[in-house]
Amino acid sequence: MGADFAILLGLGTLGCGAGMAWLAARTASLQGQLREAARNAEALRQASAQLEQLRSERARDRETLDRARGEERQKVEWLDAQQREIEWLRRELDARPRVTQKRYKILTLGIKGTGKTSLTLKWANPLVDLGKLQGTKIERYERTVSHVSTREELTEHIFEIGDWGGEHLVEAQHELVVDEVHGLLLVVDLAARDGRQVDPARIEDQIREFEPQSLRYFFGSKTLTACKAVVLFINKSDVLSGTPAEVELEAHRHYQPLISAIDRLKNHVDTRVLVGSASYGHSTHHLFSHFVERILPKHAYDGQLLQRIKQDVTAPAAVYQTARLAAPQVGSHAQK
Ligand SMILES: Nc1nc2c(ncn2[C@@H]2O[C@H](COP(=O)(O)OP(=O)(O)O)[C@@H](O)[C@H]2O)c(=O)[nH]1
Ligand SMILES: [Mg+2]
Repeated sequence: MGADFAILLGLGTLGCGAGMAWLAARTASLQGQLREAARNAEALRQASAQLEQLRSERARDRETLDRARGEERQKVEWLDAQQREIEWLRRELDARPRVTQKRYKILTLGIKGTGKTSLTLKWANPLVDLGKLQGTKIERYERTVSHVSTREELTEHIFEIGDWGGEHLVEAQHELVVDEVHGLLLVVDLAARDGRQVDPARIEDQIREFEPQSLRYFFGSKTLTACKAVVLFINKSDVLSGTPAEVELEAHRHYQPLISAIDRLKNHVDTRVLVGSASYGHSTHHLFSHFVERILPKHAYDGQLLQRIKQDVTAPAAVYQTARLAAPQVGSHAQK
């Protein structure tokens, strides 16, 4: 009985030991599985984070792509719009009349210092600053006189003024022979540069310069066919005093021989004598109107020009005495 108990106890102890060993092995195995599961969980977490990053990168890429596509679409639209504009402009240009120019030449002649440049600039560009004039051989100015348009053509009518320096009358003559000249403006004066009173010796010189023999030289047959107007402008009338009629009479008296010589051309060409002052603008507008009237063909008038001429014709006559007192003394600083 004691032996049996001992055996049983032994067996029990043995069984208990085996159970313990199994339990320990099982615990170790479970711990191993747990570590494995933790590693897997970490790997999964990392993979999920990577996936998230990839997703957001992809979303960004898609955004960039969408933006690029939007920009490309816009560029294509701009190009289309530009192409349409080019086509529209081309159609407009095709529909627009051609622009041509018709030029009329006017020559200005006279000895040095008579006021040719001042006078020309007065109507070629009335806003000119007379303080900047300098002695020149020839200066050319132009003034667009009118625009006339038909369906196919826009014609710009231009006066081109060749202003010869006083000592170049021979060259001026040459131009008269070579080119077609539509108008001739002879400028003489009553006083010297900066002169305040009539200078009889200077007047004598100028009468000699344009004596009938040299005038004949100027008006060869070619000149006369093209030339529509000859104007003698007696400048610096501001050195005379009196009513406009008195001033005109006196100026005519000083230049009587030249006026008579010009008068003799009347059968061949339209002539006109004007008395005025480039410095004060006396008769300068009449000069412009006169050239327009004589040179420009009637079909070349436009509304603006008609308006301008109407104003010139109705402009009040100059009152010399008043103007002399009121106007600035431009003559004294003209040759700076
Ligand atoms: N008093 C007066 N002086 C003038 C007049 N016109 C021009 N002058 C002056 O005469 C000088 C010569 O003028 P400019 O136009 O250069 O003469 P050009 O040599 O014939 O071109 C300048 O000092 C002008 O200021 C005028 O109507 N009256
Ligand atoms: Mg000049």
